[in-house]
Amino acid sequence: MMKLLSQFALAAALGLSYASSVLAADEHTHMHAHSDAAQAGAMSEGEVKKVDRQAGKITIKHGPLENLGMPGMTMAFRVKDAAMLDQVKVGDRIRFVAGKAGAAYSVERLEVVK
Ligand SMILES: [Cu+2]
Repeated sequence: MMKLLSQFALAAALGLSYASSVLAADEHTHMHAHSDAAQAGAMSEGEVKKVDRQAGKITIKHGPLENLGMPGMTMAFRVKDAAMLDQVKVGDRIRFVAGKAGAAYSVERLEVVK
């Protein structure tokens, strides 16, 4: 039943996207909102426990990392860009995107929660 409904929704969405320029503009808004949502879904929350500039690592007490299937824990990550380590200090609450390159976990993006 769900599959049938989603197919119907998809068909309706495809039909609408060709309907008119007004609706096309509406679709653009929808796509923008969708990409924001996807981005938010990939962001994880954590607290900075240690910043190791020499090793290019940051230790984060993080919540569940849904994109990596990892439960909450405290662990060290490499950072994609060493400059990211200058944006944070121990005790900061952050939102970040965790990634995995081979066996190493890395922080791809981060922002301090104000
Ligand atoms: Cu972890």
